[in-house]
Amino acid sequence: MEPRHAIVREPGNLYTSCLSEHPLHHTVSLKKAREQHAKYCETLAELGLEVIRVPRDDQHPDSCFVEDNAVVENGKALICRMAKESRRGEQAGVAAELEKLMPIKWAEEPATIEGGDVVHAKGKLISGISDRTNYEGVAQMQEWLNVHVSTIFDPTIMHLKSYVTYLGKDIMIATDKYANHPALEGFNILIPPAEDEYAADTLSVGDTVLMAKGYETAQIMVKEAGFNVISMDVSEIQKCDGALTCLSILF
Ligand code: CIR
Repeated sequence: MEPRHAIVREPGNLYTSCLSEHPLHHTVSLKKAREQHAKYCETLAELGLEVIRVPRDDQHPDSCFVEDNAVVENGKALICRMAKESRRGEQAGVAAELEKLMPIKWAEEPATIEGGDVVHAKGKLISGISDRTNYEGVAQMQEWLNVHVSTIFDPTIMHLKSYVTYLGKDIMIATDKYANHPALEGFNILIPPAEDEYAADTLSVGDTVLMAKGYETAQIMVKEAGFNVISMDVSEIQKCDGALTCLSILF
């Protein structure tokens, strides 16, 4: 089903202290990040989504990465239990909005789970078992959301969606490392060149795909597969190890 809503939250005052291993982390600009975020929200609204703005959270540096706070499927939401201590507490604002719209359940210890690991593809979910999400997290998600979840095990990564996203029309974009994984069987896979791997984190709304600016080859591949591409400057998001999907929950 095509998404109709997007939950978002603008970067808070502590944004520049985000968790990040990006070499340019020290140069991140909050002002520019807010501008890029505003443009992202405007684009989602132009694509017809109702944009639901969660009040800003100035206590948690990574609070704009709302994707990680909840997984929505089948009209229900699992509120995630964040793996990183500094991110625990972010979920409350997102949970308060989701609760107005659908039944919610909080993932419980020993689960850790973050929405950035969860690829939604035609009524099935594919989840990373990563640095952030464990098997117990996936089990709780599968049970509460009543959905089949395939897994890709790679504890060396933060989130699966930095490497694999669903474009639509049975087509995935996946980096070389995951392209032949059995969890992706049955999908056509576009593999971006190594220098464009960051562009594998895409956000689809119908036949339109939001992609990071600066990765021409990956964008051409997606266009040639029959999608409209909107190129977005997310430099200040990338410096905090985030990407396009991380900034919203679509449902
Ligand atoms: C973090 O390390 O948690 C944030 N700095 C970045 C989270 C990115 N979220 C995502 O890929 N879904």
